Amino acid sequence: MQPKGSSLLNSPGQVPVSGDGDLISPAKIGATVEDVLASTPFVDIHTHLYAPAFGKLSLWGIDELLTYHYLEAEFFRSSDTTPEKYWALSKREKADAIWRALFVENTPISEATRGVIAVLNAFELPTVSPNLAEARSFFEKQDIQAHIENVLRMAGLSVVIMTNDPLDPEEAAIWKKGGAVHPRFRPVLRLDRILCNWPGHWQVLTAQGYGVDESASGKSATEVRRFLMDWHERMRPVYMAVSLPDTFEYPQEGITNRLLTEAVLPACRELNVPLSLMIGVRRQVNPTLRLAGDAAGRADLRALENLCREFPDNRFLVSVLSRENQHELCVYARKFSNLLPFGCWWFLNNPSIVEEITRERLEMLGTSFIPQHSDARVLEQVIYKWKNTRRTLAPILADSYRKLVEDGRRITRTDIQRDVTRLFRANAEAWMELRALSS
Ligand code: FIX
Ligand code: ZN
Repeated sequence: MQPKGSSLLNSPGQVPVSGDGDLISPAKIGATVEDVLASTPFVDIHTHLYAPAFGKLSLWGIDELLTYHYLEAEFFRSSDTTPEKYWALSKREKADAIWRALFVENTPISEATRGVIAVLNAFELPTVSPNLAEARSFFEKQDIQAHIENVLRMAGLSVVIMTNDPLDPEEAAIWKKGGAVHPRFRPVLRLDRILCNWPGHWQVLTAQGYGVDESASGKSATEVRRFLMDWHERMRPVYMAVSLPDTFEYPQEGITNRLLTEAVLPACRELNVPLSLMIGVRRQVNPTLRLAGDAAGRADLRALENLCREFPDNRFLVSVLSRENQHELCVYARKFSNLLPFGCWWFLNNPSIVEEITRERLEMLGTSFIPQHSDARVLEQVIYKWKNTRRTLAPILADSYRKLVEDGRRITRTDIQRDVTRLFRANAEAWMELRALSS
């Protein structure tokens, strides 16, 4: 069937599109989009996963999946167990309690609980079971190297980007022993302790031989910059990153902005690496929930506008946590090509919200953004998170192509492949040194 209005394609001034051979009819658009999404290996640009050389920092298996902080938050809504009692349990007991409360006594229909079901199902493990015996025995038998390859293949990923904190003593020790090069994992230098909690961490830099002080005065910024250059040399991060509160402002007097402008941004420029700003977290609104105790808040994105304008030679990879900030982020991305929006972060990673945000981004930015990252903390989570992303994205993209055909442009499989590749790989590869290790 000839696409409606295809004659417009040959009108003067029309840019020719790739070969007609793989021209697809509107009726086949949906299936083709699904097929291209399924067969394109993606880059996961922000996770909390670790290569196996990081030892116990690298989380995988059923007990870790069930004690994910997203599920812990839900557990306290469906169980009488107090946080105090819960934290005193062993990992296994915690997992059993969560399984019982959220998967046996309730139907696992939330996004995070359904994710565990999808993982169990992917490995053909029981999804309705009074206990975790079979799942535990399956994961215990896995060889981690082979399991990683298997999981990444199932998730359709070629490369996973970690989050690495040089101020974390456990991690720093591993990096100092020579690091942890792995073809599937790439590092990111995380700056939260330096930029957001300097008074609690400046002494770690002093202990490593950098001449800094508590108020980040004098030569502190120069020394932080030297610290970043040294750690860049050691880690070879693909970008640097910080998560910032909803109250973040720029310009503003204070340590965060001084170190940002005098140490971090100059180092990123010199090293030609982007800086990821993840804006809008409200840390520890309920500290009794520990990692599950953070919330979200609307930020004033004029701070981002000011940074993008004042530092045109820096590149900013940005995710914002508040749903209300998403439209402004798109507007700013239209103003500043040194701003690359990415992901539907954390509380936004639900199909209804991903759909809304992604449609808005496609409408305002075409394919010049990165639709999603997984934020996975436990290896097997990438299976369900990327399955969900593909499932949510397929009808959105198909819908855009159908409208395009209705408006007079024919569409080929090559066009769809180019777009999916750009969204889920090429935009990341253009901003980060990933090519050499991508498969
Ligand atoms: O700051 C971050 O990178 C956040 O994504 C996490 O710290 C958060 O706890 C999380 O896991 C969200 O998905
Ligand atoms: Zn994260």
